[in-house]
Amino acid sequence: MRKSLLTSFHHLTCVNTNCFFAHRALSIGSSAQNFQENAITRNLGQPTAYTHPFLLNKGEVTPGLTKEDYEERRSALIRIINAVSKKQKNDKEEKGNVVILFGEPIKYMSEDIPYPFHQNTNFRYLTGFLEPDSCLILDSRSVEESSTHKSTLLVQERDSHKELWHGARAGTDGAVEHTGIDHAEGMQHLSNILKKYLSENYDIWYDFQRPTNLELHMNHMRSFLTDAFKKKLKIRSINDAIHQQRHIKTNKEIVLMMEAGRITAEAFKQTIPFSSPDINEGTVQALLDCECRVRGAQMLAYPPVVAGGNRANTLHYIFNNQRIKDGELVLVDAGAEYHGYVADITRTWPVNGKFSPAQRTLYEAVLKTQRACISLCKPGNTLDQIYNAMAMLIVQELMANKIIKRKPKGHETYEVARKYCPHHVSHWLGMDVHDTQCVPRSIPLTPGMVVTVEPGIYIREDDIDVAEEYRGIGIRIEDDVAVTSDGPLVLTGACPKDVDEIELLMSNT
Ligand SMILES: [Mn+2]
Repeated sequence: MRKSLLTSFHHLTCVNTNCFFAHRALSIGSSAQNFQENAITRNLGQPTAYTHPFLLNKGEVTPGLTKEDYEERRSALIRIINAVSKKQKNDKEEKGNVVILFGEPIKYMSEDIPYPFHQNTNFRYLTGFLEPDSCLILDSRSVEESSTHKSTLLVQERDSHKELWHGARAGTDGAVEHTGIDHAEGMQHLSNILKKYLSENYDIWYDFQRPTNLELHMNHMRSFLTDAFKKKLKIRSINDAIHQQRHIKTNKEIVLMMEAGRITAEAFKQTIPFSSPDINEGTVQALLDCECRVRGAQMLAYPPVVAGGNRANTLHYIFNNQRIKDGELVLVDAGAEYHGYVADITRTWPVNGKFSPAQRTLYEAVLKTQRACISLCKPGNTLDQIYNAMAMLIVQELMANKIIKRKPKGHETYEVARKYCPHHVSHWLGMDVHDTQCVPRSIPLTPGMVVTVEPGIYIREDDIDVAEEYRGIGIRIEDDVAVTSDGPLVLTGACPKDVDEIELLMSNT
């Protein structure tokens, strides 16, 4: 195991830090060779096929996704909202639609110290543009031939002083060339550009109730919206339509999600054998983070849960700062983000390498339930139906193993299920961990949807209704599943979950 970690570190030096050196070498090289800078042969604020040939092919905006893919997403969104507004309109005159969507700002941990930047997922989905403080405008009216709309990106213009401190920017020319967007402008022109849409010919699609970028919203949108309200223009939320669209993944997206799943599964496989009594939860977190990054992930998709013993019963425990005692289980919920797509895995294992009989009993109960729920991820079923199945199975397992004594009747079954598993069995997965939240769990599954399957049993330390040996144990097993017409495709299957597999993995250290 130690060897594999070292190999991984070697890999880290070779690949990840290379980005940094490649940046430097290329910026020196290109300015020497081409006196006149060409947009695509200089550094932008994100990897390109020129600066990161090991990540992107020519024509790709982000790894695995081309200019055409992003253009198709924008066209499809326009088709969706055109259809919605047509349905809701009686008037004969054909109106236009304008979509206004901001990217995230840089967020600060303290004065001048930024958090790692993470682009807004809706904005990323439609542009692939990864610089902060940007804006997308889609105009369904100002149409060139053979197109359904015109896309404009507003970006931070180039600024040698700021670029010296914070790194290269695409600028307007770089943004057009790299993303294939129709047109780009400096952000300072936004207010002016918006004036055009203060007309009854347009419906405005902008989420003003929860602005993604508060500063740009205040600077540009506030006065625009005041005028729009005065003129009684229609302002609608765009979030729903984008979530509807993001909800069904293309094959290319599934491929990216498979890679996020594979990386995370492999990272768990490397991390599990390292645990031993008294290991700190933070150490497990650090190992997982490292093993994900050396395999090409950009970051962990969320602060992982690393919870020893009874702390596993705190569902969102992320302090991760305790020692895990001999004889305790550790519950780890973590996932890698891989070029905009995420994985979400939970595994629970004994920190000393051997399940106690009580731990084993509970673990097998959860695993049996999880396998049954995965098999239900088929077109036609709903996530709520799978939840119902989980609730029944958990109660059945608790009864069969005599963990609870009295058989609950009727609706009581759900109360008992909720007591021992207070969360849903599944959520949508994609670019966000809790993906496309506008989409309810009551709709039938169709191919292209990706979901998690994550039943758990949590028995509090002070639960006197169950035998003592079961108290203080929390177990969850979670995998990611793509719905296909051939049945469930488990994206995280490389991560061991059988009792024997886990014990064998841990005995090999
Ligand atoms: Mn999850």
